[in-house]
Parts: sequence; C-alpha cells; structure tokens
Amino acid sequence: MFEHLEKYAGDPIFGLNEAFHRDVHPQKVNLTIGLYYDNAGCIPVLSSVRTAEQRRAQEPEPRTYLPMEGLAPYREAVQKLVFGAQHQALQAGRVATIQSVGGTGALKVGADFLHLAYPDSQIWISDPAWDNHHSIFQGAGVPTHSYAYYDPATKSLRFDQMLAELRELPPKSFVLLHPCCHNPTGVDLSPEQWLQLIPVLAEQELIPFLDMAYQGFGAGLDEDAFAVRAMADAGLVFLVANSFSKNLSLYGERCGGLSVVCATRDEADGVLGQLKAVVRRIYSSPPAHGGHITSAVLNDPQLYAAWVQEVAGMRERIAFVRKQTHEQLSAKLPSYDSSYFVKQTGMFTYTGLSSRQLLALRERHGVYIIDSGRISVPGLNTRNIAYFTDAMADVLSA
Ligand code: PLP
Ligand code: TYF
Repeated sequence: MFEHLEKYAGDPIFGLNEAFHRDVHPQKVNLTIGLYYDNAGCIPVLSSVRTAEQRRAQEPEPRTYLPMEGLAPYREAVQKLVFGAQHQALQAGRVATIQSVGGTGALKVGADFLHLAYPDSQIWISDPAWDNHHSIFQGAGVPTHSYAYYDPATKSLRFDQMLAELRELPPKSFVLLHPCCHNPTGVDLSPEQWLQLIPVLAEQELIPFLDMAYQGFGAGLDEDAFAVRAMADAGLVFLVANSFSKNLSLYGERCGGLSVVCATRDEADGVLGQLKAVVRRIYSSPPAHGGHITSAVLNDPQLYAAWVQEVAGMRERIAFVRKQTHEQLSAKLPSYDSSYFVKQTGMFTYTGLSSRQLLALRERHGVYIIDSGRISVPGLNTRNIAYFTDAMADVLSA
C-alpha cells in the first residue's frame, strides 16, 4: 500500500551524531548536533530546574490536560522574558502568546496560522538556513525562498544585499529572521543593522517571523532580544518563536512559546483564538510536565535569579572556548585567519572547511562536523580543545 513512498533520508545532523556514537576513536570529538554540553562533555541538568522538579515531585498533582494555549503563568513568563516585563505592547494587551511544543512546534503553529491568514504569501529564509525552516513551511503549504545572508569570502553578513533583496518582496511576504545566535553561521545583525532593517520591513508590509532558539547564549537574555523589542517598539505586526530547549536545557520536554504581536488588543484576542484552533487540530494541548517546570523556574524570583546565572555560565563558557580555539589556532597555524571563532557568536560557527578537510577530520582524527562545515561550539571543552586545534592545523596545512 505504501511502497510508492520515497524513503526518508533522515536528518543529516542526527545521522552524523549517530555515526559519532558508533565510532570507537578514543579521542573523538562531537561538534555535530546543536546541544549545549558543559565542560565535562555532559548535557547539564540546571540546578534551578532540579529544584523545581524536586518541589513538584513532593506534591504530585493529577496529570490533567493543559488548555490548548498552555499554562497561563507560563505564557506570561514567556512574554516577560521575550519582550521585557514593562514593554508597552504587553501593557496594551496586544501580544497573543501560547505555550508551544518546543521552538519547532512554535514554528509549525505559526506557519499554519500564517498560511491561514495569507494563503497566497510565500516565505523568505536566510541563505544558508537551518534546513528545518524550509521543511516546516513547505509542510504547511507555504512556498519557501532564500535571501542573501552569509558571505563565505568574508565569513560575515551580506547586509546590503540582504536589504536590497527584502526591498523587492511583494507585500505580506513572510520573512524568517534569527534575532540572535544564527543557526548555522553564528553571524548576527548588529543592533544598528536591525534598526536599518525595521523600516524596510515596515515599508514593504512584510510579516517578520523571528525564531529565537538561543536567547541568552549570545550577549545576554535582554541583549539577545533586541530585535524583538525594537520591532515591537516600531509598531510592527510580527511573530516570535522562542525555545527553552537550550537555555533551560529541557530539550526533550518540548518547551517553547509562540507570540504574535498585533496592532490592538482586539486583534490579539482574535489571533489567540486562531492559534488555539491550529493547536486543537494538530496536538490539542502542550505537554504539562515541562510546562510546570519552566513556569516554576521563570515565576519564582529565587529560581529565576539562579537560572539567569546558569545561563550566564553557559554563555561565558561558549565565549571562553571560542577565544581559546582562536588563540591556539593562531599559535599553531599563524597563516590561518581563525578570528571568525571570536567574531561569530552563540552555539554555532561556520568554518568554511571543504568536504575533503571535513572528511579528513572525521577519518584521521575522529572530529565530527556536519557537511556544511558548521561547528556546534559547546562540543569543545578544556580537555579536547588542544586535540581539536591540532587536528584543524593538520587538515588546514595539508
Ligand atoms: N530554530 C532553530 C534556529 C534551531 O536551531 C532549533 C533547534 O535547535 C529550533 C528552532 C528548534 O528548537 P526546539 O528544539 O525547541 O524545537
Ligand atoms: O541544528 C541543530 O543541530 C539543532 C538540533 O528537528 C536539531 O537544531 C536538529 C533537528 C531538529 C531539532 C533539533
């Protein structure tokens, strides 16, 4: 009955991650999947999360369904974290927020919602992209295109080209943007560039969809939300997906949020109803356990303060390994410009290594990097940086 279907090739990131785990190389290094590892190479259980879980375990509650839109205190906490507690858009009640099934679920609900609102619109996504962006929107019936973003020659942003291309889009086109920690390149817009982009989005009547999967991993929890808050300040109507997979280290609990910033409270009320309708026909209601834990951490002042410190610790460790890698590579291979390690921010760095060099890294050194040359930086730690930079120097000088 189903023989005619194409075989699913699998996700290349997950595939290489599995190949890493099969490899018996004693010094192997996993720089494939976007997971935050601590300096010991472990996925952390944050102490703020641990405390919230212990409290909840002591007073178990019936496992009833959450509402379609999720827990009310969770949704309020998402709004404060994403927009800043005092933002006038929140005070005006013009933001509709739901608890989502991770950042991916927020993208899917947002994609279905946008397709319902503007069935003829298409979406533009950065080149290069997180591949799932194309898949999610195509799956929702929205044709996808690319806009210029990253310049391999300079390992930086093609900002003028990006602006020029966005200026040409038809009104009501959707534009997928990363407010911080761009996946896969690690190259972000500066605050000044966001302020230049916003009038273009407004003049063209484009509908931005901001995907914030790494809030707190770039410059700080508030700093990383600059683009979101600047767009809300400017009165744009737009969507924001946020994820707690990385910054609460809650990957498998599937915690995220989708917020739609509207022009008025009435519009936001109507949008919230439509988001609920979209949720109802996909999964009906979000997962409860992670929702309660996330809400507990974000709404308890002491746990929140502890969490902010833990996010700072993760961010600072990423910055530290970036700096160490750059310094070691500069010493081992002075002719090679490794400054991109410190210029790019967040979880990912785009190395520009060739497929031959990536294969040599994998086969000769057990260093696993996905085919685009994207490195997931937290795979590096004080025990493996020297080994990694030796391996890089080897394949780069060959
Ligand atoms: N968006 C981007 C850019 C991501 O890198 C990721 C995943 O890591 C997601 C969305 C999905 O987040 P989640 O794992 O919470 O579904
Ligand atoms: O880019 C990455 O490595 C992470 C991991 O559906 C990931 O985003 C990959 C696919 C996916 C969810 C997370």
